[in-house]
Amino acid sequence: MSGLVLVTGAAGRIGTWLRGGLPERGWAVRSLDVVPVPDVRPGEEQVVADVTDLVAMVDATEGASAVVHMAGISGESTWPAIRHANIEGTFCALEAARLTGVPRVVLASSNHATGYTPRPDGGLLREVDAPPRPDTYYGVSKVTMEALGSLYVDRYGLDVVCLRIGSAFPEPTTTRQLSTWLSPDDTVSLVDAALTTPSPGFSVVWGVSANTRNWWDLSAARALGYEPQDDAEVYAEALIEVHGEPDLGDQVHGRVGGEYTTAEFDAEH
Ligand code: 15L
Repeated sequence: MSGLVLVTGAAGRIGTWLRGGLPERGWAVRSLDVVPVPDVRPGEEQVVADVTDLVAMVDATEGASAVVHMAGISGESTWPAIRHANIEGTFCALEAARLTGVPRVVLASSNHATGYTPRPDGGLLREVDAPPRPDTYYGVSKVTMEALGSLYVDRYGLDVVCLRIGSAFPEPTTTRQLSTWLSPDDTVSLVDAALTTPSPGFSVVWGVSANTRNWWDLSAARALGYEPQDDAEVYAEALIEVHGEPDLGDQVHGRVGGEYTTAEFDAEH
């Protein structure tokens, strides 16, 4: 499968990676953001609109073969801000897909949907063993995103793949991210797999690279066709030199949501 993909949040970090990488994998991209995307590429379509504006979203979704919904606040914020941008925005993305007959939506969920989930004693944590356990209002919006996705599959027959993204940054900058990093190239591969896998129905998968220190099970993501290439371990020596060996007894390393589950984070937000 390939065709035209509407990417929301196209001017953001992940949106920018997708605008660069999806065309190389045969996708035409229609980029949507509240601000104009810089350097529109040849063949790229651009829409400046707010994801919470359903009328604009229906217009923008018309003619696409899939929606990749990345727009939203990408960390903790106030409840009104999260509710508006993340929950209303996700509703509009799904509702626009339904109204225009677009069959597939890929949603940027997050590990923070299940942030308080503890690290298993041994072995890898499967998505099915990590039900909603949000660590923040942001996490609640990602739980709601997954719930809305499930509803649109069961009620309206869409295909919806939720990516529980780990730490999508150019490179890992903390020792937690030695386990949770999702590299730019692997981000594109994961989204491409979510777009191309045949008939996924409703699917929730972790989004991390092939990190040596992974403790989130990638079997479900690999079953979609995701083949991660990068490993945060190449940054381990330098990060450990600065921050010390990760203490697995510490909440930062012992819970899915890491820092977001600590008293320090709470005090700051
Ligand atoms: C996320 O969902 C956030 O968007 C990002 O800023 C990081 O906090 C990341 O999770 C993470 O857990 O490292």
